[in-house]
Amino acid sequence: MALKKTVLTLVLITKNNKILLGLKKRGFGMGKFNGFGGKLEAGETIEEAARRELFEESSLEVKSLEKIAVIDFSWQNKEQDLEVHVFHCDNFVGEPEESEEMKPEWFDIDNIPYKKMWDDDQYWFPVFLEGKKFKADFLFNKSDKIIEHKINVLPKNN
Ligand code: 95L
Repeated sequence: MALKKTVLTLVLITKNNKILLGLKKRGFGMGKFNGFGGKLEAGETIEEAARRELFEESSLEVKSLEKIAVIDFSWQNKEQDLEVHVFHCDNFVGEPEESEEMKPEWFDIDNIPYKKMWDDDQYWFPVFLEGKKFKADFLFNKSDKIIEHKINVLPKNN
């Protein structure tokens, strides 16, 4: 049987050398600091879903989102495959507020809490923080540890 592919959004908010992450309070990835995002609803574009999920989880509204990456995640033991569309934003409006899903917290760019984040973040956050765009793939085992990964940085004029 073919893999089931789920499209997800992920928004990374930065301001003044800080990055906003949310402590996930329930569901998949509970206890980890994540970006803001989730699944698409019927009729939504990927960018519309990214804005909606960001607002629902943090109360922030954005002027514009910059596409920075598409990351495919798969698991050795699962029929599940995630295609995560990652956006960056540094032009938001409002103050982050805690939601039922997320407790937002600012971190210094040079003090990112990788030990409390998904394992893949330590590989691709540095690429993102250098301002590069990329396409990446990660394969996890059933304990969510990385078995294989590749990151392809895209040419600048893309
Ligand atoms: N900031 N990074 C995330 O929010 C993140 C990173 N990696 C993931 C890998 C699998 C997954 F299902 C979710 C994430 C994720 N939210």
